Amino acid sequence: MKAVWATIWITIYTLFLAWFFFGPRAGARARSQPGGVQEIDVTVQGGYSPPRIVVRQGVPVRLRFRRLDTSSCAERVIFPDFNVSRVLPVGEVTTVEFTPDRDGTFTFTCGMGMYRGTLVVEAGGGGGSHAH
Ligand SMILES: [Cu+2]
Repeated sequence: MKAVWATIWITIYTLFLAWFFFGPRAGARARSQPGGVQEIDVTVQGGYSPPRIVVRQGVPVRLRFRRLDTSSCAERVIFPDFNVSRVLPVGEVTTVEFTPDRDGTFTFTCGMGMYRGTLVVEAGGGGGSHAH
């Protein structure tokens, strides 16, 4: 009987994790600041929260990583598609800034590729070209 309960709990837990990581498809949208920067806070604690960040192409992005996780895994964050790599000191907020020059869905990870987040860059929105 114990094994049955264990199986049930593992199933529930697995479903929860699946929902947690793959469920909220929309993602968190970075807030546009007066200076023309889109900014968002990301918490590093056993992964990235929010795990999916939506930004606009051609507008500078400011990601404020707050690292709470003391494991060495969380030490670095890498955006391979944008040549960004930063060390994140524990307990501090580290600002990562770059301008996404292309649209698409990009992965960002910890130094070992275990923590994963998604950066969704929506095409256009750089202003100017679509002014009415
Ligand atoms: Cu890692």
